Formats: sequence, structure tokens, C-alpha cells
Amino acid sequence: MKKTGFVYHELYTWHDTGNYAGFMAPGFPLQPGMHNEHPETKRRFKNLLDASGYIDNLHLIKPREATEEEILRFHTVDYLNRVKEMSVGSGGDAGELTPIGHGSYEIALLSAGGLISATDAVMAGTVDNAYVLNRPPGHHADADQGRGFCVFGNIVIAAKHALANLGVERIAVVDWDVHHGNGTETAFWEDPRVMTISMHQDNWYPQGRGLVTDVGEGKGEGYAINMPLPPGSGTGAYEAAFDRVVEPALRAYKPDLIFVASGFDASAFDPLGRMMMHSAGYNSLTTKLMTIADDLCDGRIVMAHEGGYSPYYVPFCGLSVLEALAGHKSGVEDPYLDFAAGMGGHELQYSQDQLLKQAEEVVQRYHGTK
Ligand code: 9RB
Ligand code: ZN
Repeated sequence: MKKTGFVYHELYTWHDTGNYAGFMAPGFPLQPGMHNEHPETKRRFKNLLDASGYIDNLHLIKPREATEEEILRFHTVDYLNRVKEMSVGSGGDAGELTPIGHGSYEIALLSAGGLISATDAVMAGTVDNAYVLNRPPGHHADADQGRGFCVFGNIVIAAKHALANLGVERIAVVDWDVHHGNGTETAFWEDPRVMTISMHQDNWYPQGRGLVTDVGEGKGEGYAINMPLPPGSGTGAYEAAFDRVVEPALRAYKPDLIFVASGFDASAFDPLGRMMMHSAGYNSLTTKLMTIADDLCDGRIVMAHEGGYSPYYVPFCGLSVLEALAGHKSGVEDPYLDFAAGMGGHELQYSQDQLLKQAEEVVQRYHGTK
């Protein structure tokens, strides 16, 4: 059993992404509708924790707002002011497909700050590990603009806080969201203090990013690792990616702290991904990561919620990850699991194996391990 911190705030669900048609800005011929990154999916994750009673196994951590100074460790002043102005007014777009509603600025500060609160608690040993169920998400955000629904780079900001104030020297970020963790990667592209590992659907979003040959530059060369997996990848591919690439890279790097960009949009039921993960798969990846983290950094893992757009399935993936983190079963069975696990093609496929061979070579080349 572990003491697992959980960060949530009602205001996270008040970030208003408006009337987009899915992820497209509305306007003829796109009928206005609902944005994919709407509050309900994340609220239903929290609701399942409440309804099942599992919330009582978690140590609740109150998020605070990140300070302007903390945001500016990553973002430009211009960008911060732009978000603030839109948020005081009636909203707008913070860059590329990143809706800002009235009041979204403060909520984005609370989203980044929630990750800081969780990181502080894990580093202080108040909890063993933590999950932050925050929105807006963060892993696509650039220094000078929002991207792909992400306003501020939540993990980047928490990592910079940990490096500056918590005596942390090496951080690993494992991103299992179905999209590439471009914002986090760019932030530390030339920085060996943070190893970024992204597993994502090949060339989905942002396109042209996250190639297996993208490895970082300058002092950061070899500290960015990318696995652009083919569409259709299931638990076999994800588990092999962990065993063959994530584990050796982490064991060679020996981080003091591990962040996870935890999107559930690689699930079999996600409208914005074409992968086949399921709740038991996420439980297995979490368990693998915990074994590694126990060996390397006293189990210190901080997970930040990112994408995941099936309102019906995300709660079961989330609960399953928390069950692993806390080392305690909820007794709730995932009603979709048999169906998802029964789909064809979960075993590692030839094309997936070929990609993993290339990623293994990257780890081998820079970190001398297999
Ligand atoms: C479109 C573009 C997007 C942007 C972001 C996502 C998902 C993000 C996520 C999906 C599609 C561009 C429609 C660029 O869940 N991250 O974790 N679409 N992007 N140009 N156009 C026309
Ligand atoms: Zn995503």
C-alpha cells in the first residue's frame, strides 16, 4: 500500500472551451457543438472515485495557483498577458486550437499550481506518489502560445519548480497520451536535467513532431526519446515499449522524480486516437513504472492528467491507474474491459516491433544499455 495524493478542484471543470465542433473552430460548414476537451469527461472520473468510495483511499491535496513568476520560468510575458486579457474579456484562442473562456486564466494557474502542490507533497514525503486530475491540460503548450487545448505547460512549470527549489537534479517525463508531448520536449530540448519520453500515435498531433530520430540537441542530445507507434497499437505494443525502451532509459538516467503525462486518449474507445489501450493496460504500465521508480527514486511519481475524450471510458482507465498507484483495489470492475481486451491485434505486431527496435537503438546509442 502506498500513500497516494490526489489533486482536484471544482474550478478545473469551469474552464470553458466553448462551442467548438469537436476540435475544430465552429463556423459554416461546421455546426457549433461541444469541444472535445469539455469538463464532463474529467468530472465523470472524479464522480466514479466518489461513487465507488475510492476517494477515501486517497490523500486529498489542495491545489494552489501558480505564481506569475513560476509561469514565466517557461512562458513569455507577452503570452501570459495575452491569456490574461482574453480571460478578463469574453475569451478567445490562445494560439492553435486552445480555447480560453472568461476566467480561464486563473483556472490555468490553478491547473499548473496543482501540479506544483503535488510535486511539493511527493518531494516532502507527505505522500508517496500523486495524481493531478486537472484541466486545462499542458503537454502541447509552447513558451509563446497555447496549442492543442493546452494553455500553460503544467509539467514543464512543475519540473522547473522542482529543479529550482526542491533539490531535484534529474527528472524524467513519461508521456503516454496518444499525442506527442511536444511542449515538454521543446522546453527541455537542450537540457539534460530532464529526460522526456513520449509514446504516441505516429504523426497525429502535432504533425511532424515526435519522430524516433528526434533525440534532443546540444547538451540535451539523447535526452529526448520518441516512440511514434503505428495506429492500432494495443497493450502488447505499450508493454513492450515500457520493457524495451522506457525501463532501460530510466534505469540508465536514474531520475530523482518521474512525471507522467497521463492522457487516456490511447484507449480503444477514444474519439481522438486510433489505439487500443484499456484500463488493465494502464494498470500494467503504472505497475511497471512503480517498480522502476521504487528502485530509482523512492517511488516518486507525479501524474498529470492530459487528454482522454471518451466520457464513458476515461473514468475506468483513471480508476485503474489510481488502484495501481495506491496499491489497493476498488472492487469496481471495468464493464468495458473484456470487450476491449478481446479486440484483435493486442499482441505486438511486426511494424510496432520495428519501431521499437529503432527506439531501443536510440537508448543504446546514448545510454549504453539494452
Ligand atoms: C486541425 C489541427 C487537433 C489539435 C489537438 C488535438 C488533441 C490534443 C490532445 C487533436 C486535433 C490543426 C484540426 C493543427 O488531446 N492532446 O493530448 N487538431 N489540429 N489544423 N487543423 C485543421
Ligand atoms: Zn492527447
